[in-house]
Amino acid sequence: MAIKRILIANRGEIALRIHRAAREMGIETVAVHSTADADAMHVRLADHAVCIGPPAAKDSYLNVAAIISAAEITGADAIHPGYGFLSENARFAEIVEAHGLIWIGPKPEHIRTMGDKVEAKRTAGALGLPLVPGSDGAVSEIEDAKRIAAEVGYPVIIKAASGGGGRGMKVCTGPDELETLMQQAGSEAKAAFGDATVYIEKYLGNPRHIEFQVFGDGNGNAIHLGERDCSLQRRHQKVLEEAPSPVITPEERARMGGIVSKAMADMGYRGAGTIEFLWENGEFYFIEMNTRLQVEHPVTEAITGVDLVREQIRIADGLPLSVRQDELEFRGHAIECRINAEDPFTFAPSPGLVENFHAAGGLHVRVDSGLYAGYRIPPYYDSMIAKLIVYGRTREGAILRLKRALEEMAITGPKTNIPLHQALLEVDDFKTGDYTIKWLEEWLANR
Ligand code: MV4
Repeated sequence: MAIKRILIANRGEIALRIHRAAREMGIETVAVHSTADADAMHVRLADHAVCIGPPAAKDSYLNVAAIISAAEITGADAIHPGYGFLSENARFAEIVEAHGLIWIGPKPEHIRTMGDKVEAKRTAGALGLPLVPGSDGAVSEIEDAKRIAAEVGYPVIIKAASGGGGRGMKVCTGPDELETLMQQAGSEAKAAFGDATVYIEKYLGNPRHIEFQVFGDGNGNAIHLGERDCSLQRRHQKVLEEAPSPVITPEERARMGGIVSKAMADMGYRGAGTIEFLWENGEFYFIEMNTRLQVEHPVTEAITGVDLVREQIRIADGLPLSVRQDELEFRGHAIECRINAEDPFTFAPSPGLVENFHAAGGLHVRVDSGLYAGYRIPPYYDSMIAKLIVYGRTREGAILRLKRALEEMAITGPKTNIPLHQALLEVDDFKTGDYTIKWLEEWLANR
């Protein structure tokens, strides 16, 4: 192992998660933090800590010069970006490498390709992944848009090439609205991302969001670690994720997993990746690829036994993949609840002093969180403060365990969405796994 000291360019539970993996590998850690995060758990646990700026992310967690300086000052030899912040910034990855540091992430060229949704789709199609029918690349002329929409059939969806995460999308039900919606999508994309490029897809009315976890070694070898079902979302924020998906058979997993791992092998992909699909009527349609570790990675860890952060670090160090596809087994069922400091009815953020904190425990229960009694949740960042992950031999067993664990969790002070998770677990559609990307918002609206 060449890596001796990893700088963790992130905060919160994921910074702690990365610290833990590094520690278990005998690697030292450097925490970088804003002034608002000086008392964070991962800062206390890290071997070294550097304050890199004021609370606003643009001045701290997105401050490239401050982060590179912190790496040089502390003698870090590698940087792990976690998720969000700079994790999918190809330029940052290049800068890290140009400073002689090891980037614990995909090749910058692949981050860049997948960041442009038009390029991502073209690449995915060339690699043999099934695509949502739509335009072959960007669309700028209304005549082209009309022809493509007529070909694939209405409704269609107009998406921003630089978008992702649902921003800048317009659903169009007929040719009369197409020109207006194209212009709106373009100008919103320009305002939000500095790029007005849009493309068109057939709109899928009621799909599930199913994503495959992949790893490549950068030298033409790749594996898949099965899928996660992330259909339960509110305003493009995932609320609860599970692995495996309730609707995917072992045969279908092996078939699609074979397709995605071959694609990653062929492109020479390096590190962890997630290939997102919409799934409707038994068919997969590629939409995007994320070139980072994801929040919901622990459900994959639970059903495969593979430490995904350890795997990322090993690959960055030039080691081969630690498991072969034929050694991987998908066993049992795992569910993750994202626990947010927010009002469970209005969803208003609820930061502030954590008076008491008790994490659930017991067999097959995992809590990833930097929370402790006396910790003050800062108001400047994402409201996710903990992840509760349970494992069971069956989905039913995991749900029973999750109910038990949610009952045990105690967070006093800020409001949390724990009551929302508890209510969700009592609903028949959840219990039977009968839900799509629209289900949660409809249930919330009628509750
Ligand atoms: C779609 C779609 C329906 N049809 N594309 C939203 C975020 C971005 N990753 C892609 N998204 C969607 N793309 C076609 N052709 C519906 C969505 C979508 C969605 C996707 C996954 C999870 C939740 C969602 C909520 C609303 C819309």
